Amino acid sequence: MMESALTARDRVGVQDFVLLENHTSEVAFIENLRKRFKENLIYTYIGSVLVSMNPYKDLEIYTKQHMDRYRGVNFYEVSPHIYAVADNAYRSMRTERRDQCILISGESGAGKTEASKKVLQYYAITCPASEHVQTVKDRLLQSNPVLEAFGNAKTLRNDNSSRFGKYMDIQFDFKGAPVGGHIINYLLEKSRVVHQSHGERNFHIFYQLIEGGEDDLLRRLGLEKNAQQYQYLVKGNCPKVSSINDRNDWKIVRKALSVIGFTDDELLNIIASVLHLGNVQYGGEDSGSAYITTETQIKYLARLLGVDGTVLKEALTHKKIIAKGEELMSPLNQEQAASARDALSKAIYGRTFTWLVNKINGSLAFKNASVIGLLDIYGFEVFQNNSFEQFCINYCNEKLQQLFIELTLKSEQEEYEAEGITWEPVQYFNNKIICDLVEEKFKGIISILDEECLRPGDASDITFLEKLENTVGGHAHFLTHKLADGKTRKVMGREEFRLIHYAGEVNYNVNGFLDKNNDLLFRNLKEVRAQAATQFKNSLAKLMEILMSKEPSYVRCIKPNDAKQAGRFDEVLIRHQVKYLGLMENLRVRRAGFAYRRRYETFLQRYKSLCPDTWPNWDGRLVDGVSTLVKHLGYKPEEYKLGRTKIFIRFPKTLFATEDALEVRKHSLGMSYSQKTKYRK
Ligand code: AOV
Ligand code: MG
Repeated sequence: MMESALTARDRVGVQDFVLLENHTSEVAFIENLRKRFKENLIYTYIGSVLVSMNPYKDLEIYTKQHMDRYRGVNFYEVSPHIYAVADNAYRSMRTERRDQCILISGESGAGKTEASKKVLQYYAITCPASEHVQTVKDRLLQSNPVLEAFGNAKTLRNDNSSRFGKYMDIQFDFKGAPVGGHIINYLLEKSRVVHQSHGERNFHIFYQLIEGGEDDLLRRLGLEKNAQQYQYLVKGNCPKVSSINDRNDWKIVRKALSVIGFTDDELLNIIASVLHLGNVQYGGEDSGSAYITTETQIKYLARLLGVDGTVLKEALTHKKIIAKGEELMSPLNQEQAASARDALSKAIYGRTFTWLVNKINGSLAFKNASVIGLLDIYGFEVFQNNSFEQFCINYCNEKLQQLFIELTLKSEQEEYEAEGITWEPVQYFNNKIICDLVEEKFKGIISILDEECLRPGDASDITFLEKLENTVGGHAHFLTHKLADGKTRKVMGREEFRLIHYAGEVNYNVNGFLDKNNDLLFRNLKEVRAQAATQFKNSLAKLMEILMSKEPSYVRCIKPNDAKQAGRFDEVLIRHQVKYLGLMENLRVRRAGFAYRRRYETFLQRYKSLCPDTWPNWDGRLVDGVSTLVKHLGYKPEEYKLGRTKIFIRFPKTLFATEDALEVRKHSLGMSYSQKTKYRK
């Protein structure tokens, strides 16, 4: 019996990293991940943190039966699962009446969005329902395909990459039924509307409409059934993706739109307009002024947007200036006109997206109730060429990591304090230094960028870079091609700066930073508006506040390989993620004092049969029962501590021995072996 238990552990590893014999060894950590990954056991805990490996294949672990298995069951009684995290948060919300949040992090393609969908499905299916609730559940679920169609795209890292950040509150009434929801969206990557890097696509919705749109709809919108016809869809030279069925997805999105309450085609008019705008071409007069050469596009645009064709043409070839107190239309040259056109497309799309989110929020009938928040942002990303968007995305990840550090360490410390147990602080890398570098008032990168955007005269991306060099040049996490001795660093371009993020080094090309921060359309208003990176910074600060006010659960997603393939365990890539996600530190903190903790009633319930004084029942105080039990089991005083409500066990081997004793006892009582293997997995 004992032998087969060991074999099982050899084969599938441990379900909680705190049970690893050698917890400081990264090799042992990776080996445990590998063993489990091979057996399709993609979930493992570090205490209460869930580590999730992307399997890149559909596993039969998300059925209704699986959901039922996790309902109302303690974390450690069943194998690790995203449903356990969802259920645990739900139960804490119900019993402790405390708002919860589930924070999902990991790099691009690691499985964050999939995990958030599983959580939502779990609540939609397992929570109590009534007729009204069913509508809310449907809308909550259907908001996903809609937002993904408009906000996700194929990138080199992920075929369904979220190009916006999403925080969703799910609201529950006193019976625990979901009664509403609210979504906050963060910084949509608008530049994708007009440009995509090689091998990437525009947002899914464009291809879905073109591939799946019914003939009469396309006719009305003036669109052809061929993505190649549209300038905005060919930049990445990647119209089709094998993992995506645009035609099918169109049907799903169409249905989802109607569940949420979009009945008219206003939205589609706008999507079609963006495609037409992209096909607007210019010629140049001798004077240099641009004129439009594509009348058909103007005709469709005028109709779809409900504006006058002549006015539209003027708007696409001129800009408004104020001279001597008078408003004048000054002609643009071809290049300027093309960028004005692109700016308009981005603005239209961006506003449509915000409008869409507002409309979904309206349909989710916000109620003031208990809340579980779900955070699914875009993951840390590094491309060959990284721009303003990557800068914002990676900064966002930096903030989330900071929150993770603060909250896990803080809550650990608090638990020891609450239980009256002393502990020694653990050394860890605090990425606050990088957050400060980006966001500090007056001398952080965002402040410097804003300052440069507001400066009249010759401000440019390059002057911004120079200012960075002068201000933060000496920072340990910042580099440019200039070396301190005046020489140049050859591996870096002259238009780049490098940030040493917690997750790795990224070179950012400053090209376009000013424009993107400044949003062309609002140039005239720039004096009174906060610039875009600053707005983003403020909205992130608000998000951090929301999250801090709730009790967090963590899901840390790992991407097994860059080829998006099932069964491939790329050790170098995985080791890197384990490192930057701070999983070893997380484990160290968890193990610093005591590897394992259990509430007295749970501990007693599980092991009471091992001691004649506690079996079949213990009548006295729980703590005395546990004390009697562990003394009988031969625990040495240094191996455990009794807190106010929990027993803390220092080494996993102590618990293993107790588990083995339980197995022998069960066997002698003729009970099945299955309970134990279940526990071990
Ligand atoms: P992300 O949200 O973390 O990336 P996704 O959740 O979109 O990543 O996952 C990427 C792809 O991996 C999915 O489209 C699935 O094909 C696959 N996948 C992920 N999790 C699972 C799972 N549990 N089971 C099966 N397949 C899975 V980004 O949005 O790019 O940061 O911005
Ligand atoms: Mg995603």
